[in-house]
Amino acid sequence: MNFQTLARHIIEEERKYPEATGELSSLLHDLSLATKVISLEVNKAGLVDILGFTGDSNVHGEQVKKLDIYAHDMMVKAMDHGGHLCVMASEEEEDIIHIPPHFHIGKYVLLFDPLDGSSNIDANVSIGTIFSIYRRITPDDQVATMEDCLQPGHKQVAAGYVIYGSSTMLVYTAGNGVHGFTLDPAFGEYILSHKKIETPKKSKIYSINEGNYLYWHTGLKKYIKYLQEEDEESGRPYSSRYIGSMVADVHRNLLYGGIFMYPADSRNPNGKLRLMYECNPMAFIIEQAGGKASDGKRRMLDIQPEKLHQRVPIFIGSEDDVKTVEKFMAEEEVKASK
Ligand code: P6P
Repeated sequence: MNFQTLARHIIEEERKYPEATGELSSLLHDLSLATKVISLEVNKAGLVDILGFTGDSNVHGEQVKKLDIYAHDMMVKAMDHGGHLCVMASEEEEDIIHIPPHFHIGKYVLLFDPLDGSSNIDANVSIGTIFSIYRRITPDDQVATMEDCLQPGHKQVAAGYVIYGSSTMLVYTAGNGVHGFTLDPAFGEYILSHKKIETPKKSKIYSINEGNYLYWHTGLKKYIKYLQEEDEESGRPYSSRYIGSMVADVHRNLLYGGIFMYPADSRNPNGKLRLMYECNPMAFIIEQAGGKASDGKRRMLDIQPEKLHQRVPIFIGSEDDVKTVEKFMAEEEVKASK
């Protein structure tokens, strides 16, 4: 076999760390299994109406749930008994999710957005599952707490996403580079397709919802206009690419280069995207691929979380592009303070 499965890759990565116990490998394996089941459901979602599912109970009499609730339930059921976690948190659930007492309690913490971008599913737009893994910080003999879930992003031991698109692809990092695996539906295995992904230092693509232009920071308005000017040496004008599904936008930019922005604006002072479920895992991945991620000022991975579902502005992608937008906004702030 001249291909490498995700399972094989995880084991070989783990062998590089003599102190590794195999728990993280087993956790990632369980996670990949859950996403294969979610992928099956996402890929037949368009058929729900055609196959006569009523929308509330299908031909088997099963309860047909909204896809993001289905994905949430699938992740919880797949991950709560593996013995590797002490606690979970999901974008779909207000509070932390404790591991049932009759299951073995592990040393890891899993935070996830079960199906980001799910509002796009009816238009057959790519959507994704995003995950973030930490080590617990409370004593092993105690019940895990919110403190275990509210750790800064630089404490992540692994992070990744699965994009359900023209193919299903899992991209992850465990702190030793970013690797992409494409699901081969013929035999249900994730196969290594993108070894050690490195994102270009500078790009020609910017991703932002320009419908919010009126509400943006002046420095950001000037930056976007700068990208639209003609200047051959700096590769301007850039191309505007915005799918409205973070996993799809960030994935494209990771591979081609680009900057994705969901800024604060006068209506949403903290932007829209969640620090723990979207921004931190994507920031860990992008930094491991040689890119940069911030809230416009602070390194994303250094932000000390205060609330489980807190939102933060995000500027993420090619390093030079993130530095440039930060400069535009900082300069405008200096002018405004005079
Ligand atoms: P807007 C999808 O709803 C999502 O959470 C992200 O995946 C995406 O980047 C963002 O919201 C799009 O938001 O306001 O541009 O529609």
